[in-house]
Amino acid sequence: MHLSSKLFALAKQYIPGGVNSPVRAFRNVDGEPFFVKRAKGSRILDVDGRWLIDYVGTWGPAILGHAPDVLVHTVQEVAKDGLSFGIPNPWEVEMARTIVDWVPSVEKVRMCNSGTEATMSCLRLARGFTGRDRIIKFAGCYHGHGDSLLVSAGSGALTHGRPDSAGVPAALAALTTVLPYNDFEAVEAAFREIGHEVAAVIVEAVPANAGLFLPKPGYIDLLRRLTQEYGALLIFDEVMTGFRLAKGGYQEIIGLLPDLTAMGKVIGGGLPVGAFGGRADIMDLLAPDGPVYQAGTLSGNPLAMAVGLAQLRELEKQHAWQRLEQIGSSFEDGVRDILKEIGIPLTFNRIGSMFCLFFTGQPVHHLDDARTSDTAAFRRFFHKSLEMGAYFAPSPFEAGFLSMAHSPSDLEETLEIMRPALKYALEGWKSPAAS
Ligand code: KE4
Repeated sequence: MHLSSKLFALAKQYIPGGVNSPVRAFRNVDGEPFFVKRAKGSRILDVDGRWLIDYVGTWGPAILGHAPDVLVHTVQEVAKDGLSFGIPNPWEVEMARTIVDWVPSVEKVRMCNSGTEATMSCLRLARGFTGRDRIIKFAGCYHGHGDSLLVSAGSGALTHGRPDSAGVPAALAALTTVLPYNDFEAVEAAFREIGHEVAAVIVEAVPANAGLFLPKPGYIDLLRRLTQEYGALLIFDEVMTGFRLAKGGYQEIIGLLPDLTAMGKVIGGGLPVGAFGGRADIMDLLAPDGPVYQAGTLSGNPLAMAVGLAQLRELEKQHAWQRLEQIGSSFEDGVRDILKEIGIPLTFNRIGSMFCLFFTGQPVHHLDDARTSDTAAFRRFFHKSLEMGAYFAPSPFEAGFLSMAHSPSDLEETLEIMRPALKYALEGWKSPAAS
């Protein structure tokens, strides 16, 4: 029996589902997770000695690849001076200054410890600032497991077919209006009906938790116009896209300023970090100055700040965002060549270093499109790729991540794996009929 299987059996005795986060359970690929011994660069080593090229990158933080020397060295050096103080430290000031400097809409920022805390705190701030209770989110978008946001959520919630979690009070869920993404009429109608009761619209800057799909031209501008018109706030969830798609996140690319932004992942360099920031007049409502309470024992932890800063500085030094676009574009070309060769026009969505190969022939602009994917074919592709040495996200409803450590030879090796894996997965395949 593989050591991974032994560990999983043991884990299940002590940890619900054997995992500390549901998406890791491989439920949506009818499999069992492998356990990682170490990770370096573009590759991970499982406890049974198998090296894999990694396209999950711990769901986004490993943008430089795993355990880059500069980050490992930073941890070693900074740890000597202490692991946590619960007292302000210079690192958190430097991190805040950097985020304010890099992210166009952020005038003030507060650190926390996860993307969930970041989005949850944005909602509480928006409700405190506007005095309103309703929020609008979009089907398939995932913003962490805060109660108000576990309604028609994506990622693991979608993967496990529980977009609406048990345990969320109906009275609270009723304050969350879920709209189809990229549907201009739906959001205009919603604002005509409840616009003056809406505290905020929260949206993934580029939705990547139901696979990956891009905002249609003008859609984000519409959200910006409607929120301004009705006195609601616009919250960008850039936990995944922030510092990855551009130095200033997706908001830098589209040149549009949300009122608040949730951040995470890349700014922790792999250590637990979240952050939320935006207009100073809103952020100043936070305790201890203002009436909106928010706190965290480990917020601004010196190790996490130092490592996150080292990652940001390295990205800047390497002009990472241009390079990541080149890597992404080269990978996309390779995938499209294979799809052409095997004569099956699957939909491949990509922006920068984030991508998703959907097992459907129709374009994917929102959750309903994504749901036409043939999950059985995806499962066959996932396991065949894994068997041959490439690890993709264990769900058709997740995005893939490239890093600065993915070399041309890594991509070549991966495409040599994908070709037979796709042929195997798609033997006699017909694209599911459009819904
Ligand atoms: P965390 O609380 O997991 O740090 O962040 C929540 C979150 C918020 N916003 C966006 C856009 C996110 O993608 C996430 C978390 N991403 C998932 C991957 N799709 C984390 C993986 C997991 O749940 O284990």
